[in-house]
Amino acid sequence: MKVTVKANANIALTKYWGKKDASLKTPWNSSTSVTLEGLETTTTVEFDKKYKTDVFVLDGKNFEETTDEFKEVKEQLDIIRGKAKIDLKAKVMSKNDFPTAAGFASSASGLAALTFASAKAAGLNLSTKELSIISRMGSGSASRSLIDGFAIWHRGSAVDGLDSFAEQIAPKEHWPEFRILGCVVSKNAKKIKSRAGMAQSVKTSPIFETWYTTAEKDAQAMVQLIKDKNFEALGQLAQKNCLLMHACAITTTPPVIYWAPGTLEVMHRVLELQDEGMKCYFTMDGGPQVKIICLEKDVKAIKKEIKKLDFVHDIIECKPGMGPREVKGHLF
Ligand code: 2P0
Repeated sequence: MKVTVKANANIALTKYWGKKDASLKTPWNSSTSVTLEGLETTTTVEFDKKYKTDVFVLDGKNFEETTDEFKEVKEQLDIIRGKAKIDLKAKVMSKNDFPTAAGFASSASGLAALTFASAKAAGLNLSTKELSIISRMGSGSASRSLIDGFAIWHRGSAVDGLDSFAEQIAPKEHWPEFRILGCVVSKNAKKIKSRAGMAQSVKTSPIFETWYTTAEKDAQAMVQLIKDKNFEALGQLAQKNCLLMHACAITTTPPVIYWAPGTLEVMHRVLELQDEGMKCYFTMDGGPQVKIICLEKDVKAIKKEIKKLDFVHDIIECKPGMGPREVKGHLF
């Protein structure tokens, strides 16, 4: 009962920011994404009677039972144990190959890998839809990391949340030239977690209704732009949707401001490059890093310009990636 899985992060092209039902973890609006090759979590899960309690180790750090991280993992394991009708404790070991909790959606790849690995280790044979629903219960954006390539997470309307899951719009082979350049402008962990920030936005942002009604329309429009490979319209829509999400976050009480000086530096440079005719667009999530949406043919020229900026430590280039998969080589 030991399985190791790799899962990739995803970047939202139209965002999720706010839960309609906090216990079901269903969102106010649908969101769209591309799963990313190159931002990867590896997780080994073992259920065994030798474990007296659950154990969770992330990037070499053992999390105590009182931590939020441990509780999140335990909740996922409990869902899987309930479905598999087992009561064995588990050891979970995970590692990320990118900066944890700094805005590179480590919770998405982490929870997707955990769900996929623990379901397999418990002997369950679940569909992608079922795994997406269970991942959503762990972290909303994780529902989208179950999908190869481009995904839409339907907000759903059922009282049991069973129609709130991610589905493929197109596989990664649909658009292999699609690129995300993750610009690392700060290595500090963010002060406000997305979960807490969005809960406050739901309660206090005066533009919350505008945000989610617009975001729902944006998600539906994004599906067609992905299918049509309409790059320019996609980039413009992603950038506009990101700015509205951050407007909603910024107008929260207390304010949820994820942008660092380097965030604005990259945003301004991307806008200048657009004015010069370059097809590149920015998007940011719950952290300071800027993700530039572009096509392979322009990567070299864009990197050359962005590297010159004072606050940019690193640029991580990502292609559309695959969903979770079992691998050999356990972490323990
Ligand atoms: C997204 N983010 O759509 C948005 C954009 C951040 C900004 O999903 O509470 O870690 O675990 O459901 O999924 C980050 O929030 O939040 C997120 P929970 P999650 O990618």
